[in-house]
Order: sequence, then structure tokens, then C-alpha cells
Amino acid sequence: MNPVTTRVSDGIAVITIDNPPVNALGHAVRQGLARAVADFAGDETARIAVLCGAGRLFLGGADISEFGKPLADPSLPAVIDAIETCAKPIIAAIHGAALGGGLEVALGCHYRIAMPGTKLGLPETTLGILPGAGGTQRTPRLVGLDIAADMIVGAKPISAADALSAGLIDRLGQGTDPEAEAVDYARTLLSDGAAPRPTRDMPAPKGDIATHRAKAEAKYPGQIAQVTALDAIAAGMTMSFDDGIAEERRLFQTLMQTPQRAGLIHAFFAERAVAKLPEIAGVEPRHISRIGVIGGGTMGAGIATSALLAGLIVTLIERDATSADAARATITRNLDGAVKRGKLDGARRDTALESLATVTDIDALSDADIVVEAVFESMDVKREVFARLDAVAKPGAVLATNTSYLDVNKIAQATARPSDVIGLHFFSPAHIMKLLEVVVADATAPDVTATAFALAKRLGKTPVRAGVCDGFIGNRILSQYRAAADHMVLDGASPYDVDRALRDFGFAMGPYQVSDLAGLDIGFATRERKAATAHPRDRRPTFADALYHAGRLGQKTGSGYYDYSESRQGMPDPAVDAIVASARSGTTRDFTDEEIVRRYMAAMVNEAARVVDEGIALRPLDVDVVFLQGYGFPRYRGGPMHWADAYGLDRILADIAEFARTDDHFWQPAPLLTRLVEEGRSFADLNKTRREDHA
Ligand code: T1G
Repeated sequence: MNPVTTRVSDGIAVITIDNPPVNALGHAVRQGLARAVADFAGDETARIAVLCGAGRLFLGGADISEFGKPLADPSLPAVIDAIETCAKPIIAAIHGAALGGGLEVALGCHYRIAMPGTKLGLPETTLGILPGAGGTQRTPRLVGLDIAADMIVGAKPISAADALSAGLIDRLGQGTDPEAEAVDYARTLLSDGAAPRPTRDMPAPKGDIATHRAKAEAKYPGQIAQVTALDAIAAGMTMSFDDGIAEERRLFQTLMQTPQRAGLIHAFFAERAVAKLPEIAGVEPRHISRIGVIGGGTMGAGIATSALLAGLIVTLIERDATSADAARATITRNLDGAVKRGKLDGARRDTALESLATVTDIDALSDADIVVEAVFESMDVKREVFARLDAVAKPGAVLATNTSYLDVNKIAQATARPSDVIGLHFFSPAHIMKLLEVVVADATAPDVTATAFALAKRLGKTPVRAGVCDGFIGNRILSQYRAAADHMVLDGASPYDVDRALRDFGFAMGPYQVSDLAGLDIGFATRERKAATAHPRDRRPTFADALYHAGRLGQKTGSGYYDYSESRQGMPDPAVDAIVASARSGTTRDFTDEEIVRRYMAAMVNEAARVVDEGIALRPLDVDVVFLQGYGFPRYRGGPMHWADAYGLDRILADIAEFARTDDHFWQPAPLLTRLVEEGRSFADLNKTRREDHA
């Protein structure tokens, strides 16, 4: 079925692209659009054309699923060329979103009208590429170098109103009916005798591209798409339009071959795949409109804020009126922050607060559809709360715990309805972080899992299914690669070297900076909790204990691994070197940055392979999403499992064998890793088979 159709009446051709779900510009659409434009050009009864997208948005861009395969003609630039050089005017009728190639098609049109609420953007650099269908040449001609560079490098969509004031569009619609309003606009243009207005004929942009390059290098260290996009824009400042287009195409093709493009596209699809859990396909979620939260600390208040932002009615329980008021104050601050960041308007902030009750009587939860417990991380405390919840909550209510590592099965057993119990591990700050580990316990009913996934979507979160174990997916794997780092420090590496090496690898922060942020008391409590079952091969980082006992708990006390007295960033502290040195025993040695990264990543991938093999994570891509969204893993590397495939699973095995000679932490390669290498398979292969197994 041709996804592009044309209807002509009163001299106006309405060309409609209908390719659900996002009108991606795949091969069939490009063919259909090229044909429609040619037919329009040759149709004497049509004097002007309006280009529309069917459904909820105009055009969602090139078809990302075609990347990595040979692109079939006509290419998108060729189709846009045909639009722009058409002898009769063509109007883009934009609604919902015009993104990437979708906006580039609109820029090839001669006039543009957009509806209120439309997102117009060039997000290509978030996929490791650049606008490769004229965006780097036409956008600067329309809006000037600075706005164009910010749009392309920052990859953030702009509103229709901002697009109008920048000159990206010509008219702002009312939003009632995009096609009808565009047809009216066409009539006006016809009566004004408007002619085609090729953007290519506009003067080349001028300005200071060097400043944009310096900003991009500082903001996106290690990434190539942003600076390469600026190269394409720069070409358009000195070359002819056609030469600029050719240079853009050359640079685009170059980026298409890079591992960064592969990593970012993997991340894009993985974040969508995790939300499609095979085991709940076709399972009806329970209705959710009222949510209860027990505990108004940082996590509870964050969860309540997230629910209010999603339009849910929230009842938060605290132990006394003072704590309940403090929780309301925290939530109010969170909402005010959202208003300040432009994520929320004042009216919606007020409505949200009207939907919030902060009380002390747990009976107030009797009409909640779901209750999320966020009290102190103690099994006894949680079991006591769930026993009380069991007596209060209505039949069919979902009872969720926000624990970050405790056994959800044991918590469920504190109730007479274990099938209604599930884990919802939010990441702090809960109203900002998108990641949500959905911990499915042994007795959890499928429709409870489906309800958790539906709630995640409602909250704008990315749900990843996790099985029950200490630390679920993220924190369990974290404990292992953190131990690898600690062992290197015990053996001679400076915490500052470890942090720097991992920042250079692409992590937002190194592990010791993370400790200072989270608080060294958290790490100390975890070590104490695990001490009874710790294995002799996992040597205790006594330097961390020493820092804790010295009251150096991190940012919150002004010093931890770093000294924060002079700067928020924190400075290395000679006192810490001394504390670390005194905690060492035996011989020490130097570690190169390269070895630091190899040890850290070998430990991460090895434990992740165990987590997948045990079914705690459904597929390797689920681990990737957890680390991209919750642990600062560099997005352009696609996540630990995608990175491991590119690095080579055989090399990981060889690294583990090498390190095992000097560090018992690497005592055993994960059986799954060994099996995949023996079978010549990759984690990507496992993603496919696991998807089929569970389909
Ligand atoms: N290509 C292929 N599939 C796409 C797609 C795309 N561009 N965009 C979305 N999908 C799929 C997605 O995988 C999911 O599939 C379904 O559509 C719904 O998506 C030449 C080369 C448009 C704002 O980067 O930002 O143009 O999981 O859940 O929340 O310069 O999709 O259902 O099977 O995200 O309503 C540039 C990417 C491409 C836009 C809609 N364009 N997409 O959000 O739905 S590169 C983009 C989005 C390019 C040119 C270059 C969002 C959306 P499934 P969804 P949504």
C-alpha cells in the first residue's frame, strides 16, 4: 500500500504521508514522496501543494531501522532536492513533531506552517550522526549560524513559537486541523501570487563557528558527531550550496560507519525493547489513578513528585505531622524546580499540589490502587509495614517496595497476598531519573507486573524487569566492578588515577567521585551488611573504612576522597593519599589507565553475564539500559554488553585470565561468557534469541 497519497481540489494538492507509528521516511515513503512531487509538478490542475503527515505527528525522521543496511534510492536528500526545485510552491503542514529528516523535508519545502505544541528538532547527533539531508546547510540559512548550531549540536527540539520567531517556520496555526489550516494558508499564498522560495538561494550563514566548536568539545568530550556536524555547517559558510550539501553527505557517511553511531542506535532501540516485556504481552494492567507512598524521605518524596507530575492522586504517609509537613515541603521544592527548569507550568504545579495529601494515618491508603513503600532499608521495618498494609489496602491494590537490594520474596511473605507484591526500585532523584528496576518476585502475578510497566510508562520512566537477588541488576554488578577498583587501589593505584581513567573512558564520574556524591556511610553500611558472608577473595577496602571513621563522608561533609573546601568539583587531597597508603600491605605497583579500564570493564561484564545467565536480567540489552540510564555509562558506547561485543568477548575472557593471576577477584569467568565465546556468539545474538524465546 503506497504510504503517500495525493488529493487535488481547487488547484491545491494535499500530499499525505501515512506510515505509522511515526511516519518514518523509509524507502517506500521516499519512493512515494518522490512520485507525488513529480506528479504534482506535472499536474496542470494543481498550482500549490500542501505536505501533511497522518496521525499524531508530521514526520519522525529517517527510518533508523534502515541504518547499517545499504540505503536504497531515492535518497532523502534527492527527494528533498526535488521538492525544493519544484517550479510550483510546496507548503509543509507541521503538527506533533518534525524531527531529523522530517524537519529537513520541511526545510526543503518553500513555506512552513506549524501547530502549537509541535516539536521541531534535529536530534541526529544523539544517534551519533548529523542532519544528512540538508539540515546543516538549510537551517543556518533560515535561522542564522548560532541558533542552527545550538539546534544541531544540542539536539534539543524547539517549540513552534520559537521556530516562528527564529524564522524556521512562517506561520503558527491554531492547532485545530493542520491540513485545513495549511490549505487556508495555501489559498492566501495563491492569492498573493507566492512563488517557490528555495532555501538554497538564501545567503550563506556568517558567524563565529570556532566558539561553537569549543563549546561542543567541552560539553561532549570523546564524542565525534557534534564537532563533525559543525564541520558540515562550516562548509556551508564558505562553499557553494551544492558543494556544502556534498560535504555534508560525505561527513554523514563517515559518521554512519563509526562505533559511536552503532552504540547510540543500540541505546535508542534497547530503551524501547525493555518496555516490551514478552511475559506480560496481552496481560491487562490493573487501573491506577490513586497512589499511596509510605515514607516521605528523599526517595518517597521523589516518587510522590513523579506521580503528581503524571497527574495521579497521591497520599503520602509519614510517622508524624512534622515529618508529613517536611515531606510536603520537599515535594513542593521538587515541583518548583520542575517549573524553574521549564518542565512544568505554574497552573499544573498548583493542581499537582492539590492532588497531594500528606498524612500520618495509614488507613488513608484504603482506597489506593497502588502503594509504594519507601521506608528505611531494613527487612524488619519493611515486613512490619507490609503486614500493616495488608490489613489496610483494598483487595486488588498493588503493594510495591522501593528497596534497592532486599529480598522482595521475604517482604511479600509478610502479607497474605504475595501475588500483589512487587519491587519498584526507583533511582534517586526519583522525579528526575528515568530508570525503574521492576523486581518481579516468585509469587508476583503477571497483571501486577503489567501494572508496574503501565505505571512506569505513565510516569515517563524506563522499566527494566529484574529478578530477586542482592542488588537486582545495577547494584549487584556495581558491587563487583567497584571491588575491582578497590583492589587496584589496595595494590597501588591512586583513587584519583582510577577516577580519571574512567572519566576518560566516558563515565560522567569515576567510582570515588560517585562515593563522595552518595556518601561514604552508604558504602560502609553495605560492607558491614555483607561482612558476614564476604568471601576471603574479596579484600576489604580498609582505606574506605579509614576515611569513614575519619568522618570524611563525601560532599555532604566537605571532604571524602576529594576536598570540597575550595570547589564543588572537589580537589585531590594529599591526606587521602596518606590514608590510602597506610591501608595497604605488601608490595604495590603502578596501573596504567588502559589496565584500570580493562580491569574495571572485565569485572563489570563478567558479573553482568552472570546476571543474564541467572535470568535476573532478561537479556544483555536490559543490562545496557540499566547502566546507560542509572550508572552514567557513556551512551555512545551503547552500554557494557554492547561495548563488550565490540571489544570482543574472547578478549574479555583473556583479560579475566590475565588478572586472575594477580587478583582473586577474577577467580572465575562467568559460564555464559565462556559458552558464548566457545559458540562464536555475541550478546547481540543473545538479545535476539531471548526476544524470540519470550515472544
Ligand atoms: N525510525 C524508525 N523507527 C522509529 C523512529 C525512527 N526515526 N522513531 C520512532 N520509531 C519507532 C520506535 O522504535 C517505536 O517502535 C515506535 O516508533 C514508537 O516510538 C537524514 C538520518 C518520534 C518523538 O531521532 O524521538 O532523520 O518499539 O516509543 O514516545 O538527517 O519516537 O513500537 O516497535 O519513541 O511517541 C531522526 C526518533 C532520525 C526521532 C515519538 N529522528 N524518534 O515518540 O514513540 S535520523 C529521530 C523519537 C535522521 C536525517 C537523519 C520518538 C518520537 P516500537 P516511541 P513516542
